[in-house]
Amino acid sequence: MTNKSILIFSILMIWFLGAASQVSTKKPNIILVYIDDLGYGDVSCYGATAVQTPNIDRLAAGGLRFTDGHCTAATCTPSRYSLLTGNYAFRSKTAILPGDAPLLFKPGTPTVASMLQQNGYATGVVGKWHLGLGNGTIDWNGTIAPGPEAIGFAYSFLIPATTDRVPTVYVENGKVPNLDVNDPIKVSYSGMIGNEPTGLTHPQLLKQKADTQHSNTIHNGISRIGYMTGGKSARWIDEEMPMVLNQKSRNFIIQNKEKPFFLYYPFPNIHVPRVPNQKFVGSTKMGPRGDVIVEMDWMVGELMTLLDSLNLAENTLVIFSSDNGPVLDDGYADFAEQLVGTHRPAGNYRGGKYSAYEAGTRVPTIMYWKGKIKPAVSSALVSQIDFYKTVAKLIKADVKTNEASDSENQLKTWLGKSRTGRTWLLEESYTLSLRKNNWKFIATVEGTVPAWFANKKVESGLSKNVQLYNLEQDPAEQKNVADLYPALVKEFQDKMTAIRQSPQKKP
Ligand code: NG6
Ligand code: CA
Repeated sequence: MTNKSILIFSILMIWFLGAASQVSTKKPNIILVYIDDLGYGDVSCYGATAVQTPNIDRLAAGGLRFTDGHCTAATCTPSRYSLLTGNYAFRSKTAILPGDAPLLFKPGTPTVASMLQQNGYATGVVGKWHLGLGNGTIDWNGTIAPGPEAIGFAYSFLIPATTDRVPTVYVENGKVPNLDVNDPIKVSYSGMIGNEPTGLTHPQLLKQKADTQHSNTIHNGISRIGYMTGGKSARWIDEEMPMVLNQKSRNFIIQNKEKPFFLYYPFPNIHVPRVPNQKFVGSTKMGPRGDVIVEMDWMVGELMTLLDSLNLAENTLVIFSSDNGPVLDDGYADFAEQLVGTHRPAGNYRGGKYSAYEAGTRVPTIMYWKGKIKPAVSSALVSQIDFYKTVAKLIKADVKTNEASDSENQLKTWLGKSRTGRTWLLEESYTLSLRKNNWKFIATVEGTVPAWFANKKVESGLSKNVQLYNLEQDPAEQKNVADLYPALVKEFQDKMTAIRQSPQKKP
């Protein structure tokens, strides 16, 4: 080549690379790191000292940390349903699902994933699903559908329900990987099948003892909820799960790094059974519950290292949060209560998982976007119900009037450009609670609560009387002041009625 042609070639290359990088910065990638049962006080950037979470702390230090961020419900399935659809779970009476439940959504239901997919995103989910699969009777040995693909996830690698429920196998794009056709999987939630050992018949095989509900089929020394036979070659090893999920999420990101992508990354940590990889055993003095927090933090670190190494961090919004508040005893004898010491999983707040009190839904909430979100702490009232419309606004997608009717666009607040959050924020549990500024209202209980509540130390927050708390003076919800503020109670009751009756009109 002559000098002149080299010059022209170089100029063209510079122009081409510049144009290519402009295209790639147009639509940001979105990664939602969604932890299971992580409490407000469980990570060091929210005050924990008995466990250190340096990777999450780095997200908080370099991003926007919310002090009043909420998941929509105090249990998993309702929370995830609302997160993905932008509709409150109570409207469809969504509750915690068994491991063989059908897909919660009608195929084609608009979700954050389908909205992003329609807008050119590569979409994937890697981790705990717990939103049902199939039409009612699942053949775990064939193609399992409908599933995530029916609501907009092009790729899926799933723990079908929870790690304490059978089947204890992964499902990748509708198939159980590594399945031996001569050893088919059978699952039952209605009674014992086959003759595999159970927690009740073979307690000597257990790594952790469990309550009656968790004492069905034993796999990997852990008894689960539900019965299962077969699928031996396909069964997961709990201790290896972090590495497996790390690899699957990594593959998804690498394969889609040129496109805008959405990765929904729901971790199995720190839900029961808590069985950390050997690498993390003993990393806290709190036993398995502390150690799986450290393991979870390591997984976050692996993800962030990958994004940096691929130069994706500046074009990726990473959201870190949890699906419900903390719980110590959730069915397994992992000594979480005995070893908790001075650690406060719920921080200064009352209750936890299952609870109508604040800690049911007030969870760590961090937005991290290198170079785009300024490091700050925000006390704005924010909820995961707004994920749908906020993300739609971010990517300038149209949202039809029938989509995500409970969701609000909170983009300015989520990116730290405004400190004004929601005016009203609904918290779902076995009742409904409502926040406005620093006031918290808890409605009286309707319907039934699970029978096992009676034997557990769950601070449900349920009462036959209405409750009103002034969180500014009483963050731990100790003093019900409903009698002192009848007008305010009426305002909350009226608003609650309006929310129950119809989705709110949005600005
Ligand atoms: C409950 C289980 C609990 C946990 C929870 C789901 C009993 C007594 N308790 O029914 O251990 O699995 O369901 O947790 O069975 S969640 O985070 O997925 O909502
Ligand atoms: Ca959960």
